[in-house]
Amino acid sequence: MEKTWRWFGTKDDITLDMLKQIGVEGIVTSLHDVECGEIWTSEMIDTCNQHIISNGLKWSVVESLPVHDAIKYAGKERDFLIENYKISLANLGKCGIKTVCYNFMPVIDWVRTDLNKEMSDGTGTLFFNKLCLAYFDVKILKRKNACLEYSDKELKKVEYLDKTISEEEKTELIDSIIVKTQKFISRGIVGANQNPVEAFNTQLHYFDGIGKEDLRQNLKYFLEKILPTAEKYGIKMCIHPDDPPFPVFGLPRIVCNQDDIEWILNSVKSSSNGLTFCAGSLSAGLHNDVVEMAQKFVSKTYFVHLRSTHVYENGDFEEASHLSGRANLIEVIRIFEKENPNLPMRVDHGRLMLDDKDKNYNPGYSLLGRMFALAQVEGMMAVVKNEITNKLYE
Ligand code: DNO
Repeated sequence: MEKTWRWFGTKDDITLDMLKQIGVEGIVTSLHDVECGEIWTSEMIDTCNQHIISNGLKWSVVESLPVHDAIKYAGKERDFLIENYKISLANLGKCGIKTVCYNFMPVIDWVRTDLNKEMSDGTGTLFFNKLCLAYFDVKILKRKNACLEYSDKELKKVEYLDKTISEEEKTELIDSIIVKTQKFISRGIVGANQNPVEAFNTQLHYFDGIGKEDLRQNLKYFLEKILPTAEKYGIKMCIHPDDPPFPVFGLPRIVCNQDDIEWILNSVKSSSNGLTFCAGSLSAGLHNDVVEMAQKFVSKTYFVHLRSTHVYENGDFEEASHLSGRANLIEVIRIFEKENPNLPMRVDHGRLMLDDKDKNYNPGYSLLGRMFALAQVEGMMAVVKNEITNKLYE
């Protein structure tokens, strides 16, 4: 696999020449300053591409070309937005950038409740705590009928937490769930001077009455329109699994398990209709067997995210070391190296450690934690490649 790295553009404190020193071969990035729904012009793409090339690297993957929510809820402006999307795709194709990651999660991309859970070794990790999520939903958002989605036991715990939580902790929770984790992804949910909770509630209402089947049909509609353009330019579209792989805040999610992915890949038959195999996102659902899924979707995977999670019995989860946890990355790497060896791969969500603690990097995207993970992944890849070369499988 090609060793790539998510880089957040020229404003990223982690620069391209730093990345070359740690063995990165390809760049994964987006035009982070362009508003979601607007056209990516050839000039903008070319400027970013030339910057990467002049640093001796290549732009391997776009992550993401974001899909506007109005396409997801089938708003009246969706056809206009889809046309814009097609123009952006064509412009990327003309500039030679041919792998595009996107997601179809309504309103909120990845969800975590704590961005720096302290581990016993002193590192910090991303954490998803179901109780904190329920608390946020029921007591902070005060979402109508939210109570129906939690058990009596969970609601009792929410009431108890309500008596003990401080105002500071509440602000931190809001910041973690809807501000910090979202703000570097297509410029976030919350605009300048907006109250985060109000902004989030407004966005949620666009999806009132939209269930799983509706969202699937809206994805199919989108794919039917954009895939011919992708095919024409040889672009591989790779949908990113939902993170976490289950519904949140009453919103439907449609990329959570094997059936969902099969449904999407079969909904529109096209060589451009593919998957981002995010081992970490999939591993956070106890219903998913990540290795089995890697085997199943290896030929339709066009981009790989390597990370792993540790899932507690009650469903809480945290990022595990890349060498442990539910994702079984050794086996996943073995499958991809054997059967689809040239895919771009990036490590995801490293631990917060050492000098990075005060650096203010995007959550999950520190330098040293990811560098450490990349070294672990490189080691696994080297062993697997050795097995393949020496035919240790036969
Ligand atoms: C978070 C990421 C996601 C991912 C997008 C892809 O760390 O895995 O933000 O990039 O969902 O569209």
